[in-house]
Amino acid sequence: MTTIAVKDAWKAQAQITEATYREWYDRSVSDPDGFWREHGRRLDWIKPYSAVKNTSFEPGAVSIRWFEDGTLNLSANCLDRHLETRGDQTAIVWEGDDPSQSRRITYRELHADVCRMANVLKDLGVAKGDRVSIYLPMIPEAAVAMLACARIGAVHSVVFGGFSPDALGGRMEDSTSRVLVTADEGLRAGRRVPLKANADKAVGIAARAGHTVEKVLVVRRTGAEVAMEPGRDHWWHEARESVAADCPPVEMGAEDPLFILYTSGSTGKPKGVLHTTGGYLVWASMTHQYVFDYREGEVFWCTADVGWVTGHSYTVYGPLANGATTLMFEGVPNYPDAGRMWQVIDKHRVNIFYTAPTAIRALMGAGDEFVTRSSRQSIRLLGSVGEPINPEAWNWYYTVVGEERCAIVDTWWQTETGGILISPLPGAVALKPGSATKPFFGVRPELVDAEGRVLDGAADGNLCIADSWPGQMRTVFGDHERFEQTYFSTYPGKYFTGDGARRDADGYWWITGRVDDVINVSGHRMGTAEVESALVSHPKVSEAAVVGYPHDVKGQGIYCYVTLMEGETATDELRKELVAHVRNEIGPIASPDKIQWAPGLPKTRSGKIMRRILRKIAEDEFGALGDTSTLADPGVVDELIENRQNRR
Ligand code: 6R9
Repeated sequence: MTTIAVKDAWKAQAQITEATYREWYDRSVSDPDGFWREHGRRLDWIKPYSAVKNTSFEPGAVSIRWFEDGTLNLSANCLDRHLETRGDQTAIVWEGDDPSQSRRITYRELHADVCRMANVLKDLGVAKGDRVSIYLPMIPEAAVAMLACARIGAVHSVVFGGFSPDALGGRMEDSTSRVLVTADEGLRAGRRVPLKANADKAVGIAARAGHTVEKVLVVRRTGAEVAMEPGRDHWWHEARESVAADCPPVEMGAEDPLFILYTSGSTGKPKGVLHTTGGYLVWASMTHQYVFDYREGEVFWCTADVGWVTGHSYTVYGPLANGATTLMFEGVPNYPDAGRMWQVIDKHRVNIFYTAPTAIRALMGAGDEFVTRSSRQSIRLLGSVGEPINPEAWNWYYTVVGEERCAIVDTWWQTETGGILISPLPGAVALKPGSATKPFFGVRPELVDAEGRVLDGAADGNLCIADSWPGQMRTVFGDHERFEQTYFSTYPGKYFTGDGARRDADGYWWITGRVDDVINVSGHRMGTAEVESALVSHPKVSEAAVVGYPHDVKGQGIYCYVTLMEGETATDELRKELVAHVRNEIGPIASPDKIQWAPGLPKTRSGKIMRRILRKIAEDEFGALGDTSTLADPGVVDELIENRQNRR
């Protein structure tokens, strides 16, 4: 495997050199209290903390607190503290779906807008601790709404604009959000997304489940005519006219909740991952500064939607806390054509570009000319996140996009971790294509085998983290037991990530993918159980089993085995109907790629579906089916192998 040594140019101005990395890392794990006492000061605290780390991974007593007696306001850290030094610097560059539309918003303007929205939310009855759901496209108002919540101590729950009314309704109910911020419509690749109409349905769905959403604040994006319910619905562009452009930031405890973000696990409905204020912002800002080696005045572009954690930490909070110019892109990588990303980079002189392997693979497939007709000279650093990046895509990104000038930081992390945990620091760590390389300061990755034994040296195993870091999630909203059960019960005393990994002889980390029933489709996490429950909610389906299979562009595709109700006939029409049904229940990102009709599913005698076997059949690896002796009816497997031609 090739290793790319740290180039002189990457080292030249780097904030962290190889020696600093070693020194800081050693100190961060041998004296976490001292290390974080020092680095927590990167934020502006209202009341400085005296306590630093107070955490326990002990079974039955998992508790995570950082800087707990300090107070601060997150929006003040992202806005107010920059006003004097860089009030007129661009905070957000917004690039619209339509290449002729863009906007620049200074820190001063952003501050005023956030204050206005904070005042409007207060007028709508939102108080400290209340949850507010946000269902918006990639427009500056999404960042404004998040920061406005943080300003008044409300807890935001951003729901990706591509999710269905059902998904939004369920999340509003679970988080008991009484206020929702949405838009008339979204715009993606020239197509309109009916956000307000979806929101109306979602409010109805929540109501039928017994939860009332009292107020809906609507941002005008496309100007489409939408239904407005008097008393409940309010236009943002009208409401903002009658409030002050100033709103004092509320003093928050470091451990006061900042946001909830729903994410998929291997079982049950999506979990509300809860992050708090102080530790999260220390982590988001510090990783943004050092992983990307961010330098004053640079333009940073993270392509993630704010509906995902990457958008929270690296489109909004990390960059703004560091006073950067962050680019927010409303559109998609291949509209109007596959050269869009590179065109935007040239247009806005982007210095750091951070995207997902699925986008890289798709653009690689479109041909090099789309890239080479752009200049890209402003680009200094490239990043990757969301799924393992295959060496072929890595090499293309490195040679064609970056012309071998730019380091690539392959950053491994999760919604739960708040920010990057394993990644190269560009001036300090030599690169190996496909490896996330080394842990960030304070992160103690460990490999354990199925029995929970810690593995030393070069090894393959399950990836755990041995001790807490400031950006770690604190609980599952409303269900601390589920938090302990999900992350701390498999290997007691350790945080279990759900990922498999390998550590090579040089101590480099290679993430091999999920070892649980979570699949990663285009960098989006999905529980197979969620897709299964959507399928079986269709009246003609009796049973369904869903697995991931290798997909050239998406990384993993969604493969569904479907058993129909007695008397129903498998037709192509029904196949289409089921695909549409799943899209409707969850959203387009959950569209099944393949459906195979399955007269029966392989089950153990206790009735558990043996997904291991279904995965092998989906991958066409019949030779390696493994032990099938515990199956209740081994004949089912032969039947599925024979019938695999009917997958589509
Ligand atoms: C940030 C984010 C988390 C899961 C994670 C892992 C996969 C993310 C990766 C990666 C290999 C990387 N993942 N980054 N796998 N290399 N650089 O994506 O959060 O949506 O919660 O997904 O994504 O499997 O467990 P989230």
